[in-house]
Amino acid sequence: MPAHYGGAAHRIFSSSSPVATQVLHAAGIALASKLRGESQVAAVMMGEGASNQGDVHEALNFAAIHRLPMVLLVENNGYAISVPAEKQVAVRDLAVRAAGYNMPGVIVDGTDVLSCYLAMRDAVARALAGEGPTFIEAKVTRLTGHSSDDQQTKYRTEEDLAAGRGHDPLPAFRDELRAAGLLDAAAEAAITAEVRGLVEDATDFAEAAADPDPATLTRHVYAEPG
Ligand SMILES: Cc1ncc(C[n+]2csc(CCOP(=O)(O)OP(=O)(O)O)c2C)c(N)n1
Ligand SMILES: [Mg+2]
Repeated sequence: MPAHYGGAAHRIFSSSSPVATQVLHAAGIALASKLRGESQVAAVMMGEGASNQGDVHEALNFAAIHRLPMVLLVENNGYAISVPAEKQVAVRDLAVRAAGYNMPGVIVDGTDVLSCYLAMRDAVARALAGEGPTFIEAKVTRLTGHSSDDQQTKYRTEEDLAAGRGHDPLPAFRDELRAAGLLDAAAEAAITAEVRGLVEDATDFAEAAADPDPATLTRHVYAEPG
């Protein structure tokens, strides 16, 4: 599936398809890190819809009890596919749930790059200091449908969609950098060209890659036959 990449070199685990299972994985990774005495933090992300899965409660409870070096970032975009937040959760701010685990619940404007950086920086410092996990809720807007199969105009009003437009963090951050005199047109063009090159190279690499051998289909799924 398109978003299910990982990268061992960058210590990025492959995303999980069943939503919220990754929070349990993160708690396990954070526990391993703590037991090994490594100075590492497990950062895990999910949506507000995923937050209602039982896995999240188990992971947060465990991480809080053992003061694990973990940061949970919930991207609250107000929708789980077509289900609006008010039909998923009885609270407006998911961060209030952190109190039930005796951990900080931080709300941040997820469309503001520097606010997100500061919230994550503080949470990582806390985790590294042995003070345990942090729950960050980033309020974001969903600019497009859930996927290319999804037509969000079928269940979102024009008013709702219009309110979200103009909250794309990338152009906003670009404008912030320009205003601060940190980005000029030449630097922006160079970054754009570099990123486009990286994406094109990765696309060429993927398209040229051989299909997986069907004989490997069940590898790492079932015990290998003796
Ligand atoms: C356990 C489980 N149930 C249902 C699904 C189907 N599903 C895929 S994405 C999704 C909505 C997720 O919403 P949210 O957590 O708010 O994330 P967003 O897509 O908004 O980032 C659902 C229900 C799934 N992948 N896993
Ligand atoms: Mg969502």
